[in-house]
Amino acid sequence: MLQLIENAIHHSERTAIISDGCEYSYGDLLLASEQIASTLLPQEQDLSEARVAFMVAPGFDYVKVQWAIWRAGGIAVPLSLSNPLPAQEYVLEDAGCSTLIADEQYSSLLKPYVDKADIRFINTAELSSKADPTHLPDIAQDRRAMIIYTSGTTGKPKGVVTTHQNITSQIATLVKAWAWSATDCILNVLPLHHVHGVINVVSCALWSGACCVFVKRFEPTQVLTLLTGGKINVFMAVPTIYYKLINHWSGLTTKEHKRIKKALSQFRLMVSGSAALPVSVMEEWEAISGQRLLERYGMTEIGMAISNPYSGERRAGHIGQALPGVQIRIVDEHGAEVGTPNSGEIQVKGPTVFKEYWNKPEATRKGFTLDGWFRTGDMACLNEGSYRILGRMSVDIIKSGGYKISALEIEEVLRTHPAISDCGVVGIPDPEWDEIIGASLILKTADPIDFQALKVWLKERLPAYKIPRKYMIQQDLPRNAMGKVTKKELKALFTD
Ligand code: MLC
Ligand code: AMP
Repeated sequence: MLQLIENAIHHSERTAIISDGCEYSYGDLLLASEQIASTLLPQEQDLSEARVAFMVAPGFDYVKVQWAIWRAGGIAVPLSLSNPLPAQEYVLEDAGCSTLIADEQYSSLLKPYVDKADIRFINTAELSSKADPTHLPDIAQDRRAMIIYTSGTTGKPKGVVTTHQNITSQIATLVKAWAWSATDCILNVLPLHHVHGVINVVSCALWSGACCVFVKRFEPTQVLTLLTGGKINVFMAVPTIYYKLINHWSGLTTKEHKRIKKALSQFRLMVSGSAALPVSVMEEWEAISGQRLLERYGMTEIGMAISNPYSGERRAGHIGQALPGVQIRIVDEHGAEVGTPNSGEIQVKGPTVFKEYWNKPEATRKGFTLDGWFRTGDMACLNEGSYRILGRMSVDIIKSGGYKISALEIEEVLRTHPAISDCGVVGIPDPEWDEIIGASLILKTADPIDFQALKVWLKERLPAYKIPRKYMIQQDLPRNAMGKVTKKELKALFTD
């Protein structure tokens, strides 16, 4: 049986989840996921790795559906809640999903796809208390469990496949390193189609018998109220969220500041990750909350790999040391391992590393060295025993608000606009978002482009966080002697 389920049986009386104003015990979660697993298994004994996509808002419903898919032997494919239809269709088709579970609020968005596709559609509301529990299959640890879509350096997003063993290892290493226990209570403000929310927050909490409190989306006033309410003692977020909380705090009174500091200084742990934590944000947050953020480094393909210590010095501007069970090496452009203080690519090996990119054997092969190290594409060096991130190898990978975004994917969409003949997309450094997206456009005619209309047009094709915030109109893109666009030059034009 899955370790997560076994642990939950042990904690069945404890509160697992607080969402939508209700408290749910581990027993409730076990029963609900068992019933839904039975609904998913009307004839079959085992879903045998069938892909089940779900578009369910964060909360008890999300977790019961995720656990049900696992318990029925399926592969869980969590969908982004902010993707427009073309982006959802891409995932549903690419993963070959046979079932789609969605909240009522998303059914009108998904309807055009459901009407034309050969897919079983289930409304989340119809799942409650349906079906008598049946015998559920035993799930071997090496079976595929989840596909999370991530952007890469080539066009469309890729599905990252993790097995139950990978997920177990990703959770177990964090539970140990960050001293999780059943008495913890964490607030989740993150989207649940990425590892930061799915693994680090929700799965680590539920593995440990702890309580996870959900909000539907990040909103600073509500989040500060919950964090200072005395119940929650662990928090994890991307740097943009800490930046937004600091901004919100600065508009409050001195009396409020004192109350907030008193409450937040009681926390057991606060973590930052998914993007570089600016030293200024770390220091300001420490002054506000009395909490020195623990910065860690990870990736969809590997879970978390490097972390500052739970006990010990949390060095600003550094990501710390390899997590238990994770092997790390730094290699130069020739593939040779380098030592301190030289820099190179971070490569990772161990049971936390994903199995494959879904249906993309060539991309999987290219993602690893011949001796099985995963190439992260991130540059780092080891500085006095602590790793320090220096940047990404590809200028086409943008990080904004903690999301990884492919410049090429946005360029592909922009080139289909009737007024645009060519374009170049880059990430522009930004204190709030890490990077914001800049697009240089080459227009087909001399007529000016209506940027408001372009924004509306893009919103039908891309989620809000992938929409460029800055534009430049050029006659041609900067190019080198070979005619290749020089993105570094383009980036500099935006920053200047
Ligand atoms: C949104 N907006 C942006 C933006 N995203 N503007 C610039 N850049 C962006 N990236 C704009 C919107 O268009 C809107 O403006 C306004 O901001 C509010 O939008 P919103 O959607 O309400 O934003 P908000 O909810 O405030 O989102 C901010 C956020 C969110 C930080 C909460 O980006 C988020 O949840 N990020 C976390 C992503 C995550 O979990 N990553 C982990 C990946 S796993 P307008 O003008 O349109 O109204 C990973 C591995 C690891 O990385 O190591 O963890
Ligand atoms: P994703 O593919 O969305 O999982 O994003 C993974 C990427 O986020 C990594 O490859 C890094 O580039 C970046 N990242 C994660 N944590 C950190 C961190 N602490 N500092 C800098 N970059 C980070």
